[in-house]
Amino acid sequence: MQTQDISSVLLDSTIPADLKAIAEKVYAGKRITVEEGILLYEKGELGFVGSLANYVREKKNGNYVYFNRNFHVEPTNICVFDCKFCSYSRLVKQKEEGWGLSEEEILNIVRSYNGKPVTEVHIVGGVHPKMGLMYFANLIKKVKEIRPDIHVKAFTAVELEYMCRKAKVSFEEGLRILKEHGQDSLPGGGAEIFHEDIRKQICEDKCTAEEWLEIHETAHKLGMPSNATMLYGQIEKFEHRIDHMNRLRELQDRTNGFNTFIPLKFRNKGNQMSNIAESTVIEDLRNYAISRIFLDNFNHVKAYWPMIGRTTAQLSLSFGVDDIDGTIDDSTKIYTMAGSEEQSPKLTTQQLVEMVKQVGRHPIERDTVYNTVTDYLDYDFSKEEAVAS
Ligand code: V47
Ligand code: SF4
Repeated sequence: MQTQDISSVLLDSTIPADLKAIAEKVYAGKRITVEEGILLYEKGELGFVGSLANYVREKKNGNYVYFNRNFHVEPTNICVFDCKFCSYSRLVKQKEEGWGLSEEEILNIVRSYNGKPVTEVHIVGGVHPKMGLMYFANLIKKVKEIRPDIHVKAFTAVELEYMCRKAKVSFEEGLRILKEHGQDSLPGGGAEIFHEDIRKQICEDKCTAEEWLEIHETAHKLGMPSNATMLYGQIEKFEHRIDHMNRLRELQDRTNGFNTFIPLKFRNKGNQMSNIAESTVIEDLRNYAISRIFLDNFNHVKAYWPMIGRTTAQLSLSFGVDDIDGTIDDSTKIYTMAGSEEQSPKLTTQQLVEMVKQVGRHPIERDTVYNTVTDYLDYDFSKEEAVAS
C-alpha cells in the first residue's frame, strides 16, 4: 500500500494557498467544485495532483488493480458519421477500405473462445446504415445461445441513437428490446467532449451530448450499467474537460449506474486532426489524477493499456487509476489505426499480473461489474494449463 503522507502536502510551503484549500477538501472527503477542478488543471503540478489522486484511489480501492478477461468484436468499420479524430471508419462510399463481418463470422469469433475463461464480450463498431436494431438484438441472442455465461457489453450511445432513430422507437423501447435479447451493459464510447463548442468541430453529425446522457440515464434506469469516456488532448481546453466530467458527475448522482470512467488520449495518426500534437505522458498522468479527484462518485478510473502502452498504464496506477481493462488478444482496430502505443495489443493474464505486481499493487481479475473472479496476489501459474491465458 502506497499510503500518502497528508501532512507533507498540507505543510509544504511551496504549494499555493488555493491549491492547499483543495487538498484539505479532498482529504476531508468533500467534493471539489467546477472552478476548483479547472484550477487543478491550470496550476496543479504532477506530484501534487498525484498525491491527492492516490489518496482518493486508495481510500476507494485500497491497493487493488482490476482487470477482466474479455474479447472484442467489431462488426464493421463502415460508418455513416464523419468524426474528425477517427482513423478507423470508412464512409459507405469508400466501401473498398471498409469491412463488414457477416453474422456467421461474428458468431465464429465468439465460438473461438469456447472453453476459454472469458467473462465479457465487448461489441462496438462503426454505424453501418444496414445493420439495424433487430439485426443486433438477434445477434446478441445468438451470442448468448453460444455462451450463456458471458456478459455482453455492447454498442456506444452513438450506435444506439442511430439504431433507435432508424427503427422509430424511443431510447427506452430500443434498450428494452436489446436487454430482452441478452445485452447486459453499455460501453463508454461516443462521449468525446460534451461541450457544444468542441463537439461541433470534431463530431458534429453524431448524437448530441444530451442524447448521449439520456441514453445512459435510460439504460441505468432499466438496470443496465455503463461506462463513460472522455476524448482528451485534442482541441478542447481544461474547462471543457471539467464541464464534461461535471455532466457525468451530475448524472451519476441521479442514477449511480456508471461503473468506471475511462479517459481516452487522442491519437493523431491517419485522421483529419493529424496536425494536432498528442499530449505528453505528464499531461496524461495529470489528467488521470484530476479525473480521479473530480469524479468523487465514480468507483473506478480505467487506463486502457492498448491505447497508452504498458509503461504509462503501470505509472497511471500511482495517479488515480485502479483498472487496466482486459487481457486476451485485443484486436480492436480503432486505436491501432490511430497510432496507439500497442500495435499488437496482446497480454496473457500472467504478463498482466506481473505488470501490476511490478509496481507493488494487488492484481484482481474482476467481472464487468467488479465482482472478484480471481485474486492473483499469490497465484501459482505453474499449476495452470497453458491454454488458460
Ligand atoms: O468514442 C476514436 C475513441 C472511442 C480515436 O467502455 C479515439 O470499457 C483516441 O469508448 N484517438 C471508442 N481515441 C472506444 C471506447 C472504449 C474503449 C475501451 C473500453 C471501453 C469501455 C470503451 O474511441 C470513441 C472515441 O472516443 N477514439 N478515435 C483517436 N484517434
Ligand atoms: Fe463512426 Fe465512431 Fe469513427 Fe465517429 S468515432 S466516425 S461514430 S466509428
